Amino acid sequence: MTRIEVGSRWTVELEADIREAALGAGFHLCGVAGADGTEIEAERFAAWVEAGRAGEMEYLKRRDEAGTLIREGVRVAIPWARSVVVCALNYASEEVFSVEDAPEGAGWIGRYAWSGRQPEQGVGGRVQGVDEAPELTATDYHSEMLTGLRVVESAIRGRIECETRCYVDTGPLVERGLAARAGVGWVGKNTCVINQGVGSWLLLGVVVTSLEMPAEGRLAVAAADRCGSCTRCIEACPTDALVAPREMDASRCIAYLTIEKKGVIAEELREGMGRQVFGCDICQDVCPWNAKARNGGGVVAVTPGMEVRRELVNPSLSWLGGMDNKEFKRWFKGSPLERTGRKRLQRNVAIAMGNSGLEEFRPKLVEWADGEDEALAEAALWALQQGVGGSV
Ligand code: B12
Ligand code: SF4
Ligand code: SF4
Repeated sequence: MTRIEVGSRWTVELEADIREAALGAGFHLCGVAGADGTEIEAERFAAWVEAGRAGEMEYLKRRDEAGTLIREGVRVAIPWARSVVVCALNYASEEVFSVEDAPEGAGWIGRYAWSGRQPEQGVGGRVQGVDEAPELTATDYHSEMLTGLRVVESAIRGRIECETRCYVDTGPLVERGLAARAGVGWVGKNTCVINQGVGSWLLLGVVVTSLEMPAEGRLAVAAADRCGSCTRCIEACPTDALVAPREMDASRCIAYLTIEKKGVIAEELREGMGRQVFGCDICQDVCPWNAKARNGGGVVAVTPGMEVRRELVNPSLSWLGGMDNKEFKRWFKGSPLERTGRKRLQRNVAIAMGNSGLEEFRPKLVEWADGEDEALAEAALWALQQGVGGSV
């Protein structure tokens, strides 16, 4: 491909080249949008933070010296930003949904955290004769996607002089609003970005650039909203976290409670957590667009590094509950679960055990209830009070 000298502006040809580079780097969707004109999202974001919807996620509440929320617009934290390239990775698989029948005593780990890759020769992997060793090495989409974004970034810089910066999740951006503008999908009533062909099993990454969008003829066309009159996600949410269409009270969301929330989880929300021990997929599992994508076939795209670690699909609560530090590291080093850590995972497991009502969990819960970790002990005591193996 030839280097395009057009000053610092996007052109239709450049966009086509970059889209091709993104697909070549393993992404399934890619679009470009301007960094300006996001006042409506800015208002929504500020109102959301001010209503206390962000819970204890302090990083979402950060403000600059002028008191503006860092995430109110791309240019608040990155003044030179003029446009964004949004790349999406499809992590759909043929595996079951969390709302389908599951084996007795099984927990649920969010689909995005099942990812792994074939181990390199001699590193990790299944040791002959040790059946319980992980088959695939754990991966984390953050680093998997960053590698792809660097390819896209190099493709841009190889063609035109500009500033760029790559982000997956952790940057000062509200990625879903940008993805909607870039035409990747629409923001569904469950607040997730949904693509008509792929569904919502999409992870997002952004390359921020200093390239101006052309004054006329926008490159990206925002996707039409196809939720219609459906409200399945809102009705299915067990903790009533979807307080209105496209508005979540994150402090009630099971994904927040199980992944982000430190310490004790509010008692009123524990029953609703059901068997989810890390993340929650319920409002996506009931979405007709995901059923359509799965039944339609052809959307399951297994990217190297995002293969399914089958042991994490419907994992048994006793297996997760019985892990010591060494075992936890063996299974979750390099996975999104590593940051949450064993203690918090087991606090969630204790709540899931309580919700199961199964007698077999009683000895473990009694052991935890007597232990030194306050949040775990408290969760275990609550679980015992739910009638696991009779009253305490
Ligand atoms: C904080 C956070 C969470 C919080 C809060 C979630 C939330 N709904 O806000 C918690 C911990 C609960 C969470 C959960 C999950 N998360 Co999360 N999370 C984030 C993070 C870091 C910030 C999100 C944020 O700023 N929220 C604030 C609210 C106000 O933003 P919002 O709801 O998106 O609304 C904005 C826009 O959507 C826009 N908007 C709304 N309507 C419309 C309409 C139009 C037309 C337009 C243009 C814009 C627009 O305006 C709003 C204000 O800007 C992003 C990564 C990032 N940096 O953006 C990942 C991210 C949103 N999470 C992601 C994922 C995968 C998940 C989980 C599926 C993980 C799991 N299995 O448990 C769940 C999904 C739960 C759910 N239903 O959303 C993906 C979403 C991919 C997708 N397809 O949408 C992201 C983008 C991470 C990534 N890099 O891929 N997450
Ligand atoms: S992820 Fe779970 S708890 Fe959060 S809004 Fe969706 S269904 Fe509700
Ligand atoms: S379940 Fe229905 S309302 Fe919710 S995101 Fe999917 S299509 Fe939209």
